[in-house]
Amino acid sequence: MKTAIITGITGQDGSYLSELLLEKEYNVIGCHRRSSTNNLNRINHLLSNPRYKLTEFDLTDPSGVTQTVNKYQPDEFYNLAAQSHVGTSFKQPSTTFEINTIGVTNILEAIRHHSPHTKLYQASTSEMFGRNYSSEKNGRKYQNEKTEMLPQSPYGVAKLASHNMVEIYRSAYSLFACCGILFNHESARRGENFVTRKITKYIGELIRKERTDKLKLGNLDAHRDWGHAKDYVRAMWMMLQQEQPQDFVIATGETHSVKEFLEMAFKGANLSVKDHVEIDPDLFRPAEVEYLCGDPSLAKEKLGWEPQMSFIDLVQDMVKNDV
Ligand code: NDP
Ligand code: GDR
Repeated sequence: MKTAIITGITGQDGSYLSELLLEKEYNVIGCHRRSSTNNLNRINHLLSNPRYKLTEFDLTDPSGVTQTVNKYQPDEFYNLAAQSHVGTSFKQPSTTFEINTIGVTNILEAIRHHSPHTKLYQASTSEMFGRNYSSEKNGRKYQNEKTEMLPQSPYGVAKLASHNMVEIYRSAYSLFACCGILFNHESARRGENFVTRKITKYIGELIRKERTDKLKLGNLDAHRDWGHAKDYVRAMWMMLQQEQPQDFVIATGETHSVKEFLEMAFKGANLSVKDHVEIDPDLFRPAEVEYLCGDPSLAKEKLGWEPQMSFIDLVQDMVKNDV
């Protein structure tokens, strides 16, 4: 029976990955940081499983990270913990760097010194590409594993630094460490301040007459490649079952604007965008990533991974859940 450590279990991906590994008969050690309020709502349904054990852990505390790795000597370590909000990273750049870069270095050091057999998955991101894309293929622009990275936010810079750090530990110390360059993935469990969930949550509250104010949004022209989180955690696991560590782009290969998501969600609930939405200039970011569309060919070829849920189904699923 394999043992896996997952960080960031109170988050969207942590909850889905916990479910997946428990289904696969792993012993799962779920790491969460101390909170003054209960934030285990996404994993409450898993807590009675005897193979699921929680432990308190903050990525920024090197001694705690070392002790956890040393104690459990896991077969696999999935680092999903992060300050994951791009907008917030402009307001808290140092904290973002501390968690998303120094925190990852703490894990790499702990594995290197205390459990070098452990396979590490690091949650990298399409945000690292920033404004860049590769040349056009079949008439569309895309990003793949070879696209040069030009991040546009403190979040993107911090994630790129940890991405490079993983590469260094892989080549210098021969660790099995790899990064999934995941494009946006959403679900009914998505955090409420990311744009998709902000929209669908508003629709639910409006329909239940719990609010009458307008929905305030920022840039509607940005394009994202949106998939479902459940499909994406499957790719994380597949990456750690490879013989050799390798980074992969995980994406759907389709791109849609925020406006398209908004209109589709409102239409599905028989509501009019014009009546209920206003643009708030304060919600625009100081720098923006305007266009993301991933090419997941390598993941398809080497991992046999393909997304199962379409964009339309994702929007409908999120609206249905919040309504
Ligand atoms: P969430 O924001 O839902 O979850 C982030 C998790 O990190 C939470 O459990 C949070 O705990 C935890 N965390 C934050 N800081 C610390 C810390 N100092 N010590 C320990 N735990 C901490 O993110 P997602 O589930 O959406 O994303 C998972 C990972 O994948 C993140 O690293 C994210 O950057 C990355 N990613 C996500 C994508 C997406 O579209 N969802 C795409 C590409 C990459 P708490 O509840 O206490 O705040
Ligand atoms: P992103 O997701 O920045 O791509 O990061 P987010 O949903 O926050 O923004 C997507 C796009 O929508 C625009 N936008 C708004 N965004 C938010 N949050 N709130 C608004 O009101 C709003 N109005 C318009 C944004 O400007 C942006 O263009 C997500 C996170 O999960 C990261 O952790 C992950 O690495 C990347 O996806 C891939």
